[in-house]
Amino acid sequence: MSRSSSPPHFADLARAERDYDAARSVILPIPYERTTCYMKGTAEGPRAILEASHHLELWDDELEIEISSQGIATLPYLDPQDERKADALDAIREGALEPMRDGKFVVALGGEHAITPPLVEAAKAIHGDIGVIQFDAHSDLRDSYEGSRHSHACAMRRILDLELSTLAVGIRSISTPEAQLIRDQELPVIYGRQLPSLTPEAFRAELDRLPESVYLTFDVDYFDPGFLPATGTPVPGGGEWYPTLALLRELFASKRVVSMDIVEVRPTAGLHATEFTAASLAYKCMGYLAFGEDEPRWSDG
Ligand SMILES: [Mn+2]
Repeated sequence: MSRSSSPPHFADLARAERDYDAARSVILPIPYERTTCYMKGTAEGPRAILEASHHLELWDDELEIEISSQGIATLPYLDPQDERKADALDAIREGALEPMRDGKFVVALGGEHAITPPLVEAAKAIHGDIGVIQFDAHSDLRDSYEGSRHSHACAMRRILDLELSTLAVGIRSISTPEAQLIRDQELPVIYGRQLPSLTPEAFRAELDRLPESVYLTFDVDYFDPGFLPATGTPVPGGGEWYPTLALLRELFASKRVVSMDIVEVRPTAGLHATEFTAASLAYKCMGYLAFGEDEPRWSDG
């Protein structure tokens, strides 16, 4: 299959802008899919997002910059073939450590949500005490699912095992034991039904409870499936595009976001708005990162 070849470069950038040494951000495509339950196909997500990114305009009308000017390198596919899931996830952690050590803002593209715990482990190893902010329809707090503790449905539970603080946004699908865990451990959750009335100020108050450095995990099923339908387990309700960008802008302005992932894109013929939205989301976040690191620019706007 084509994943053994090189991935398309993000946004089809010219050589100077995709040079690894000079790049502020790196795209790490991880076509990992072992435990998805409802509809398979997330292994094709990274390639589809990268192909869609070739149709991005480099100019950003909100930030009034070419976001790509900060440099965006695309790494080879990280696609461990280990039979044991735990070994494959260890390999993902090791693969992410190298660019993080080099000081890069890593944008991992999944694949299923099970890739997040090893990515967070890598970020914790480099950056120490980090918070984890999760955009998602599902709380992903099961201790095990269909016999595996490494299921996409357990991603945030494994992060709690790392003793990191979390903030979940957009949640609207939870099992009874997960609801009990949220209550017993007083886990901060902004539910999907609360999104329409959520202000940037209220969101900032939630962010204030997290450490200064945070990792962002973005499961695309956070979005309303009306405009982002091609994902493994879509749930009605969820985030709209512009209000979500306002939250992300707030996040990048008020925290040091150390790395991020975008997971659970499941390419489906005729529904390519999904992978284009994921590519746009990655590009926007790299733009907000650039502005968050350049505060005088923020006060201009
Ligand atoms: Mn998820």
